[in-house]
Parts: sequence; C-alpha cells; structure tokens
Amino acid sequence: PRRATTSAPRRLREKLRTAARMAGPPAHTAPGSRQQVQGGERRAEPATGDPPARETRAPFRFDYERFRRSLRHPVRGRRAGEDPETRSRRMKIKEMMKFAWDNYKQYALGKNELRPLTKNGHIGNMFGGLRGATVVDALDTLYIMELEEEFQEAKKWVEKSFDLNVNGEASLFEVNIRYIGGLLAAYYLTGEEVFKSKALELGEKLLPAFNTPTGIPRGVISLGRQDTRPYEHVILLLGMSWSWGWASAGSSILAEFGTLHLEFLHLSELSGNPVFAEKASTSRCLVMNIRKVLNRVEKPQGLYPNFLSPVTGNWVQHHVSIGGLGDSFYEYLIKSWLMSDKKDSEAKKMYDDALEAIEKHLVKKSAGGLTYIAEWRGGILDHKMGHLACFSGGMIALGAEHAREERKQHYMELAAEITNTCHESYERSDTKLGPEAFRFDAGTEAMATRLSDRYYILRPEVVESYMYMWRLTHDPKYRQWGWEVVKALEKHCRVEAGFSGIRDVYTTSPTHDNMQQSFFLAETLKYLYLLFCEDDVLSLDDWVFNTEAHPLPINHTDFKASVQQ
Ligand code: DMJ
Repeated sequence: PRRATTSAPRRLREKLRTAARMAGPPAHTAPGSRQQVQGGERRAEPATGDPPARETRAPFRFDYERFRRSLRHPVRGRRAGEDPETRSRRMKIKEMMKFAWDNYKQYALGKNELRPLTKNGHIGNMFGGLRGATVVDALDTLYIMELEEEFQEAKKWVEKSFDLNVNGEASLFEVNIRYIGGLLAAYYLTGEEVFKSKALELGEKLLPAFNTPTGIPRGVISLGRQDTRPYEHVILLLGMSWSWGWASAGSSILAEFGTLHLEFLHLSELSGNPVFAEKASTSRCLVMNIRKVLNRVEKPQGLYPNFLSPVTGNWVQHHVSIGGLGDSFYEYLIKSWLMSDKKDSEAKKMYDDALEAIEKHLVKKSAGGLTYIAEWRGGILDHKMGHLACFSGGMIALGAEHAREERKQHYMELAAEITNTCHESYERSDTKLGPEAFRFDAGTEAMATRLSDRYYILRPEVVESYMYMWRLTHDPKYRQWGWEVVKALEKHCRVEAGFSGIRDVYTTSPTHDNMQQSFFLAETLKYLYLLFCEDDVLSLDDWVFNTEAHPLPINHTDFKASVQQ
C-alpha cells in the first residue's frame, strides 16, 4: 500500500484530541482505569498520574436490561405452529453450521479461516494481525441457532485469546463489518460485557483512518501497538493509514467508507463517546462528516462513482456499480434510516435519490426478459452483474414499503425481478450455485462468459435476497429456492472437514478452493436459517443486519436517557 504523507488539518487534529481525552486510555494500557471501558463506566481523570484531562464527562452506562425490554419480539422467536418440513429444513441448516464450526474449531481455532482440504488455518492479510475472524463472525449465528455449547466455546476464545494488541495493516472496512459488527451483535444478543468492551477498544483503534484532509477515511489502517502512549493514542497514531495500492490515484472506495455508519453509531451509543457518530452535532462526527462530503460533491447523473479522493473530496474515476466497490454504501443508507427508527431523513433522501438514478441509468431488461443492474463506466454500460450485486433484491424490497405510495408496488416488483435474475444465475449452472459474475451480452443471459468469473466462494448475497423476499412477501418460492441452495452446498461444497468454495459452477464435479470463508458462517448459513424461521426470529421490527449479517438493534428508545450520574 502507498503511504499517505498528508498531515492532518488542525480542525480534525483538535477533534481527535478531544476524542482521545474523552475516551481516556485503552483498557489494556492503564490497568488502574480498566473499568473505564470494561465496566461501562468512564472517568475523565487518568489513573496513572499523568496530566488530568481538560474536559470531563458524565459517567455513562448503557442500560442493557432496558434495551432488552424495549424489543418487540423475543430474539430467538416463539417457534409456535410451524410445519414439520420447515422445522426439519431449519435443523439441517443448523447441522451444517455445527459441522462448519466443529471443523474450524478442530483444525483452525485462532486462525482467521479454515482450509478444509488441507485441514489447517488461514490467516490472510485483511485483518492486520487480528485473529479469529471466524469465531467473531460466527458468534451471533451460533447463538441464534441455539448451539449453546459451541457459542460458549466461541465466547471463551474471545475472552481468553482474542488479542487486540497487535501490529499490522488491516482493511478498515473488513475489520469494521466482521469484527466490530460481530462483537456488537454478540453484545446486544447476550449482554456479555466482554463483547462490548472488545468492540469499543477495537473501534478506537480505527479512528486514525479518518485523518485525511476531508475526513474521508483511507482503506488500510495500521492497528499498531498503543501500549506506550496511553493518553493521546489517537493523536500519536495520526497519519497511519493508506489507500489501497490498487485503488486509482490514492482514492478511497465508496463501499468501504460508506459502510461504517451503522457500527459507528452503535459504538457511540454504547460508549457515550460522540466521536464515532454524534447525531446532534454533525461537525464533530466522523461518519456524519462522510455524508457531508458526499452531499457536497457533484454526482454525475445523480450517480455515486466508486472512487473518491480523501484529499480533495472529488471523484477519481467514473465507475458506478451496485456490486463490488459500491454495494453496501447504498445498503447502509436505507438501513441507517431504518436503524434510526425512521428519523434519519437525510439517509432516506440519499437512498431514494440514488435508487432513482440507478433505476434510470443502470437497470436494464434482457432480450429474454430478465431484469438486471448493469455497471457504468463514464457513461458506457457494462452489461454485467456481480454475485455481490445480488444483495440488491433484498435491499430494494426492504426499502419498498417505505417508498412514496405510487412507487411501493413498483419497487417491490423490481426487487422480485432482480432476485429472480439472480436465481436464474444459479439455475443455469450445473451445480445450481451461481458464478462470481454473469453477463447479458452476445446472446448470453445470466451466465458467466469469462473463465475467471466461474467460481463460487460460499457467498451469501443471493440467499440474503431470498430471506428478505420471503419475509416481505411470504411467497413460498423463496423457501424453495433457498432449499435448492442448501442441497447444492451439501453436494458440491461440503468436504470431509468443512465447506469449501468451488472453482467452476458449470461442471458437475468442480474442484475446491480449500477455503471456508468466515462470511459463510456469519451470513450464508444465517440467512438460510432465517429463511426457515418464523418472522419473529431477529424480527425486522427490531433489528437491521449489517453488511456481514450481524444484527444491530433499531433505536426505538434513546438509551442515552439512562445516563446515571
Ligand atoms: C461479505 O463480507 C459482506 O457481505 C460484504 O459486504 C461483501 N462481501 C462479503 C460476502 O460476499
């Protein structure tokens, strides 16, 4: 990665300095003040005799019991009156989760992912020295599926072995969606303090990424050790973030900096530290500032290109996609509004406008009648849809019931058509699993035309849309389609020691890629399981799913009212 050399503007430096003061030292650096993070109580005075902070804060306690009482449905549902077939299908998916977890535990516990053919662990380079991505990603799925013993094993690993005091270059986006999202969800579901304290501690390590002239974070961050600089650790790490080497001209990626909002709002909610997401004062808040920059910059045809300069705040390249590089930015707009209990009207407007532009410029119908969302390169359409873009059926359905009256029905139909197209991409393969990307050109419809697009890596987006479509329409075909995926996974991806991706979906005996992705446990199996649950399990009335399928609660009540003096 290319090292960024720009120094921080004074305004941001002051903002972060204030944040550092308010947050106090990280728990592991100042044993005397451990409860500042772990006990949920924060003090302004340092515990080591260093200069007192200039700003004091009221003690803060997030009232977990009150939060749980505010939920409208029991998180694991009531399980009343379901038919035996639905139950047995759900139990099958639970068995798959246990199999995936048991093998990870046996061969790769403490590594990031399982290599199921070689029966060992994979570390990778996305998480900057952090380990246990599969553990953290799996926590809430294990809990929801009532795999109690396995959940306890995962929790014990987090308590005893999850080390945040690591060095390395991490993806801000991946750490946020998998680790922060996974820990936050585990906390909200169980009330176990360890998940909250780890999430907050890790969240503070991400702050230096925002040290850019515009406040738009860069993609890569040095997690770095912070143990010698207990007080102004945020300041001392300034500048230690980079843009991806492959991103044009040092740009930041829309789907990366646009996929922080949900988690950062909860970090603020739980810590009482406004730096993550102060709702009242947009000038002090990191993620609200991202919106300000996006609202200021001119959008070609109302579209959001995927690459933005964190230095100038201008677009670097006019490539627009609702799949990779763009995807979850749109998802987080509508989900921010839902998570705010429909109060965040700015997010809703940005979502509505973006969807309108997408429909006008990118949504097309093939000769065979399949609706798809093309990509846009400076005005030229690329008639290709990535597997990643298949989440959009679910997203559009989720937003549809809140659209203007005359658009509701239309958006629901659009969501169903896109989900149908993604189903076709599975249906037209020999394995009944979909390729990484499929095209609509030269007589091809919903199939990969390039060898390099024929693989399937256990991705969730298609079953994610089935789950939303089922919940919002109760059309039984979505459960049927989901069950076809279960059978295909069992047939082609299950190996002796776990589940593996495959290299070619268009052959009946595909070779395996030897990787059990952590998102298979976080998302694919969770969405499949929910597809065969009653609607009150992780009800959409109470929860929104982050882009890694970690449930975060909708803020029905302002729990800041529970600050105790
Ligand atoms: C997941 O990590 C998330 O869903 C992300 O938003 C996109 N890619 C993977 C799964 O395909």
